[in-house]
Amino acid sequence: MKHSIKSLSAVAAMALFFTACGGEEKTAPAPAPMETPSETPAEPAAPVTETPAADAAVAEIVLNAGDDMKFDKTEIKVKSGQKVKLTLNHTGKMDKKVMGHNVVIIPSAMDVAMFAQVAIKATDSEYIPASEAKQIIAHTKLIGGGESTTIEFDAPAAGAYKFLCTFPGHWAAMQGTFVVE
Ligand SMILES: [Cu+2]
Repeated sequence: MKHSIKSLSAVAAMALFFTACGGEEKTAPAPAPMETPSETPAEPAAPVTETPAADAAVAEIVLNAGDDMKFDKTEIKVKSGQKVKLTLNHTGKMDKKVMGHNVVIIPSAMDVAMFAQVAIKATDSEYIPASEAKQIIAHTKLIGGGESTTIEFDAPAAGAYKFLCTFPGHWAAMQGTFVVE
């Protein structure tokens, strides 16, 4: 087409010129799309699998107890196979000698009242009876007002367990169910 334009008359040339321009304008945008795709493909696939797995592996439990001699929860639920990270916060102000708190987890088959009676005598080990060590699933240390303690243990077999504070006189008001699903 371009070769023939020069040899034609001005009018014909103009006509062909516009035709040619029209043709070129239509084809001109074509190269642009070829560049854009090369910039985008790096971004997709971000790995999202790690966070849910970490959450499922550790059950973080927080129990609060103050000078009113109560746990703020009466039921704790974890899943079989989880690691349990249990934190006990003493939100009160009283000394642990008069208002000490702990968390002791025992099998549901055990009688809480009888266990507490044995525990009260364990004055040398902050009311954790050595004679029942095999039965105790887990326990924190005894803490006083303003203190906090955290223990980690593997969740026992699925089932229902009990938790209580073994400080003398506390078990009746401070107990609950520890469920492993
Ligand atoms: Cu207590």
